[in-house]
Amino acid sequence: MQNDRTLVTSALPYANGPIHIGHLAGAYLPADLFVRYSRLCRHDIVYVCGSDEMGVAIMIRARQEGTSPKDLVDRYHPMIADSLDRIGISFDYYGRTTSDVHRETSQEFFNRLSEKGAFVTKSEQQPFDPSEDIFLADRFVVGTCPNCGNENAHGDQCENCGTALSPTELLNPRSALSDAKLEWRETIHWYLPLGEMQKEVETWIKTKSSWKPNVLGQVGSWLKEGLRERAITRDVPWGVPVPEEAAQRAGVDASGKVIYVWFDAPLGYISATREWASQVGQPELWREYWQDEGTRLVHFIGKDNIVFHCIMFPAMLMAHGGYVLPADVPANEFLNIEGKKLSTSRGWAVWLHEYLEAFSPDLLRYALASTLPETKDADFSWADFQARCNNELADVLGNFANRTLTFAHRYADGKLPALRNPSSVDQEVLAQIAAAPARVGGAYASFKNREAVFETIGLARVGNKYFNDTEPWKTRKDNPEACANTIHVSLQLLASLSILMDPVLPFSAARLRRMLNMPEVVDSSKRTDESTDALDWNSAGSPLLSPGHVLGEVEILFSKIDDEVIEAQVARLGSEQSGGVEYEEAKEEVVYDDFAKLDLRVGTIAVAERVPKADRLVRLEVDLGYETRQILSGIAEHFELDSLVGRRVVVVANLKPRKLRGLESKGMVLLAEDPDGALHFVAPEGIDGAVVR
Ligand code: B3M
Ligand code: ZN
Repeated sequence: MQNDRTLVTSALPYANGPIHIGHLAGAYLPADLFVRYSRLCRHDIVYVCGSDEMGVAIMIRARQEGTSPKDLVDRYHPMIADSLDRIGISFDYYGRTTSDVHRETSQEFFNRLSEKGAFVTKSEQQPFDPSEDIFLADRFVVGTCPNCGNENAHGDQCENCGTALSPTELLNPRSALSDAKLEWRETIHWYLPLGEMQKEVETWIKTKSSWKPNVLGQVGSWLKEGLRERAITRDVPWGVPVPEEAAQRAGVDASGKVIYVWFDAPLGYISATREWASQVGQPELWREYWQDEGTRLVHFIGKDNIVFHCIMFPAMLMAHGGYVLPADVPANEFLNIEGKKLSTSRGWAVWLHEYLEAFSPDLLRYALASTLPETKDADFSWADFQARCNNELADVLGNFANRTLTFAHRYADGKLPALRNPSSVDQEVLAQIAAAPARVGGAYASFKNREAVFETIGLARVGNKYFNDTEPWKTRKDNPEACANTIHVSLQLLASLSILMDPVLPFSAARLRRMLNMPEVVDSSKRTDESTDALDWNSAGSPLLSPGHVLGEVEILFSKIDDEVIEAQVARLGSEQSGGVEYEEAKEEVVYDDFAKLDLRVGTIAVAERVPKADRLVRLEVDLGYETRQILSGIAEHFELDSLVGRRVVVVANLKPRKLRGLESKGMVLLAEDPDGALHFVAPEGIDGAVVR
C-alpha cells in the first residue's frame, strides 16, 4: 500500500486583526477542502495551524490600538480561532507562537543551526529612530518604492507592487513610528547565508516540476536573481529571544535581540504539531510527521508568502537536517472584492465574524470554493454569492434533494424501493455515480478545488435532469416499476452526494445524511479512525442504501437569499473606515428601579421562519428554558434564515404582547445596531432562562 501520511499546514494568521475572506480564500478553505477530502479517503493526515503572535506586524497594531502586544494577541487569537472554527476549518490543532513549546522549539532549532555553523554574525548599519531611541525593523521604515512610486512602501516589501525591498532601497526613508528621518547605527546580527545554499535549493526545486506554475514562476525569479543572506535576528522588544547558548557561542551580547518573525513563524508549524501530539497523548508522534521521509508536507498559503515557504523555510530545514521538506506548496493568488483590491484600512473587506452573523458557513465555503484565485486573482461579489446560493445550492442541489425525498415519502412509503429491470437511462446515472469519486477526488487531490466543486454540483444537475426526464409523477400511474426505479436511483445519487459534497459543504452534507437516515460516514472534521466501518469517499461510487431502507424527515436544505439581504451587505463595504463613525446620542439617566422592571432572559432561537407578505419580519420561536416564546423580529433583511436557528439571544421577556400581521409577538430579542445600520445579536452565556440583570 502506498504511504499516504500527510501533514498539512495553513499560513499562521497574524493575531493583529480579525480574519477576512481574502485570508479564507488564500490559505484556509483550500487546505480544509483538501484535508476533509483526504480524511474521507481515510488517509493518515494531520492539519495544524496557529496564530502568528510575534513580529513587527503585532507591534505596529498594538501601538495603533494603544495597547501592549501581549494584550493584543490575547484579544485576537481567540477571535480568529473562533471564526475559523465556525466557518468549518477543521484543524487538528490550532496553536499560538507565544506558547512555551513554540519558544523552546524555535530556540532549539536556532541553537542547532548555530552549533552546525549554519549562521554568520556580523555588524552592520541598521535603521535607527533617534526620537524613539530604537532600532527599526524593516517594516517600521516607510518611504517611496523605487519600483512603482508608492509613497507608503515598507522597508521589507511594497504592498502596492509586491516587490521585496530592503530599507536601503527606499527613497526618502523615514520612521513609521515617529515620522523622523532615519539614522543608521551599528549593531550585530545573525544571518542565514542563503547565497551559499543556492545550489542546494535549486537542485531541490528542480524535482518539483509538478508545482503550480504561479509558484514555480516566483521561485524561479528569486533563484535567477540570486539568493542573498538574510538577517534572522532583530533589535526589537517583542519576539522569541535569541537563545543565550547561541549568543555565547558567537560571543555576542544578545540582550534585546529576538529571532526574526519569518524564522520563528514557520517553526510554528512544528511546535503546533508537537502540541497536537501531546494533546492526543503521544508526545513523540510529531516526529513521524516531520522526521520520517515518507511524510508528505503540504503548505497552503497566499502568494505573498511564497518565497518564505519555498526558499527560506526549506533552506532552514536543509541546514538543520533530519526534517522532511515541503512536498507541495499550492499557493493561491489574491481575492478582490466587487472588482476592487481588498483593503482592510479602507474597510473594503468581508470579515468572517460579520459574515457568520448573517449567513450559515456552507454558503460562503461553496461560493468561495467556486471562485478561488487558483491560477490568477479572482473576484468575490455579493451578487455572485447570491446567484451561487440561489441558482446552484437552492435550485439545483437543494431542489434535487427536496423533490426526491418528498416524492419518496409520498409515494414510496418513505423507504428505498428496489431496483428492477433498470432502463438504460437509470443505468447511465448509476454509471455516473460509479465514476464520481475518482473524478471529484482527482480534482481535490490535485488542488483543483473549483473543478471539484463544479463536478459535485454537476452531479446534482444530472440528478435533476434525470428526475425531469423520467417523469416519475407520470410513471407512477402507468409504470410503477419505472417510477420505483427513478426513486431508487435518485436516492442512491443523493446518498453518494452526501459524501461527495462533504468537503465543501460539511454542515449541509451532515443534514442531508440525517434526512436520508444514512449509515455512518467517516467524520471529515477530525483525524480518521482507521478501524471504523463507516462509509468513506470511495464507497460513494456504489449504491449506499439497501432496498427497504427507511428515510429520515425532510427539511429544506438551502433557502433562497433575498435581494435586500445582499444589498445590506454591499452597503456595508467600505463603510467602516475608522474615524468616520457617527454615534447615536446618549440617553437620559434612569434609576435602577426603572431598569429592574425589565425581565431580561437568556434564550436560544429554536425556529426561524419568514412571515408571509412581510418583507422585514421573521417569526422566531425562542426557547427560554421554562417556556418557548413566539417573537416577531424585524430582521429578515439582515440575516439569512438558516443562520438564526441555534443562536443564543437575550430576550425582553415581560414586554406586553402585541399582534403583528395577525401573529402574536411575546417579547423582544435584543440586537446591537451599528451606526451604519448593521445588526448584531447580543450573545449571552448562561443557560436558557437565566436572568440578565
Ligand atoms: N503571518 C504572514 C501573513 O499572515 C504570516 C504567515 C506566517 S506562515 C509561517 O501573511
Ligand atoms: Zn512598489
